Amino acid sequence: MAIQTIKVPDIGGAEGVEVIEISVKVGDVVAEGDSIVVLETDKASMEIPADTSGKVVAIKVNTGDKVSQGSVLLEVEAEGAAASAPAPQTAEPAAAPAPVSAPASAPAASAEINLVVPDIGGAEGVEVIEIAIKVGDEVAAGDSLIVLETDKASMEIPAEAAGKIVSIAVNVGDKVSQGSAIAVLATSGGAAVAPAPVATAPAKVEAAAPAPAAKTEAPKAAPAPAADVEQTGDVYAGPAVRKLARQLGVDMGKVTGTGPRGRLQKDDIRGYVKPIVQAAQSGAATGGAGIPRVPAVDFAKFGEIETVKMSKVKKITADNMSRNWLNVPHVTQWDDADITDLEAFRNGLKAEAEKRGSKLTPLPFIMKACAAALIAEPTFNVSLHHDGESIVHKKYVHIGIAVDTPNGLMVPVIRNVDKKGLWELTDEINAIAKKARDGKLLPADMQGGCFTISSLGAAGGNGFTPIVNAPEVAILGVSRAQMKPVWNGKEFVPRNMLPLSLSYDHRAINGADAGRFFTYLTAVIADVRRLLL
Ligand code: CAO
Repeated sequence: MAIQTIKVPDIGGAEGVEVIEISVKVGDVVAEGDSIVVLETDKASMEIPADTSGKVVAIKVNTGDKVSQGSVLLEVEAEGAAASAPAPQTAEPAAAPAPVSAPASAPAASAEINLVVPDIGGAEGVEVIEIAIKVGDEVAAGDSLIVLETDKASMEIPAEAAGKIVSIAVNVGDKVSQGSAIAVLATSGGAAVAPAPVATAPAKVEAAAPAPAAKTEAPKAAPAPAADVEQTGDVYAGPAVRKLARQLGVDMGKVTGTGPRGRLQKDDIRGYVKPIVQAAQSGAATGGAGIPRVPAVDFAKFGEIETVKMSKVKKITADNMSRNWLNVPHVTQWDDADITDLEAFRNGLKAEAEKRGSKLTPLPFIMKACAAALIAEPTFNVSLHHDGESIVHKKYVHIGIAVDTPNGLMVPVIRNVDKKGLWELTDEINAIAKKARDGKLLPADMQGGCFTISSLGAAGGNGFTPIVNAPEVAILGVSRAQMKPVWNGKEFVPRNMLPLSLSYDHRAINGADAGRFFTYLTAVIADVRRLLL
């Protein structure tokens, strides 16, 4: 058996570079040029490609290890060597069995075998959180069968032999222990090679129980730990998912994981890629695709400059803004709401607000009015379904407010605005705006909005075009109120007028709907007693 080692090549003299990802597992067949590990210096990450092809028989590094040029990464059985090696001899490890067991021989003839949960470090009643196979699937040795999750780690249980899945004995949510049946596999015949499990210490998720390869009932090579799910940076995903993301060129940081504790699943990656591909294929009709980039400019040529990294919030906001601007056909309408009476009422409540230890601004009144308008004109309380064929009507009224924070713009959501009183809303706005400014908002605080209010308020301006916060379909921009002469039919009278701009997604809302919504909204703001009707 010709075993070859793959070492770290010349990486520009960098020493002690961290291994942040291992892209292969024992049993994988790699081709020359396939990425096998990812290294990261403080300046860059680099994928190290295989310099030979063959089957991976041992992995000599773990994530977190520090390597330099010449460090051994993998051992591979060179292509062709396995075929020429007579089966019985494969039981004899040729050399360096070290931390990983060498491939074991397995039943030669085609047969049905029961795949069961192997030794998982004594953990009992471990939950099945994902089933990666279906009846009829052809699996290769090493392919993931199921994913288990203890309270400390997730582990993928890989198939020990290649073949076709005949039946599956577990469901998501089942609790399993060593020996529990997973599936029946009709082996493909020939030598079924057991992938030797390998320890891969997760970066941030603490490895509790070892996760070895799924064993057939016949005893096989001793399992070694392999906690396969890693949390790198903000991304929590297993190697198979990482590999898929890499193959598709997906930045995993931009994908929302739908697995337990936000774990990324293969379907999340596919779901992220699908609309992008569809948009690209439908060309200009979807807008956005194929728009030429703004050319790079060397500003230093024109004078002194300083380049400052954008905060994560600013980057996410920038991405969201361009996505929404390009995807949503916006229409914006402007109107002024007469807040003379509202302001008189609010000023009358100021002392009471102070006694309560809070500050009453026009915003909670505007929120209540928006909630009433969303109920009166439910065409605004919808989202376009991602199937492109349906509209989702919401039976709840959650409203987001744009909050200017030192890190950038955040949009926390206040729930059930229609059911809350002014004081309750005031307290919630103050609390959530503080949480946003302190950088303490949780993802859940910013989800589930039906409509957004962006109040530039006292900051100034007569009006602006707010960008719809998709998948919501409308947003209200609030500018600075000022006294204006208003014709009452007989004379001009001074009234306190609040400029409002309403942007909406013209796919979901037409101009007549918007006209009705806006008329209703400004009427309620002008006379908040209407909220009682
Ligand atoms: N016209 C005139 N004055 C206004 C006003 C308006 N439309 N809206 C608020 N004000 C007044 C308030 O009454 C308050 O004055 P008093 O203390 O005398 O009553 C003062 O302006 C300051 O209000 P505030 O900004 O502290 O409170 P708020 O409830 O109006 O707004 C919040 C809260 C969180 C929305 C706001 O602080 C904020 O962050 N706004 C920025 C939103 C933003 O950046 N949007 C743009 C998004 S697109 O880039």
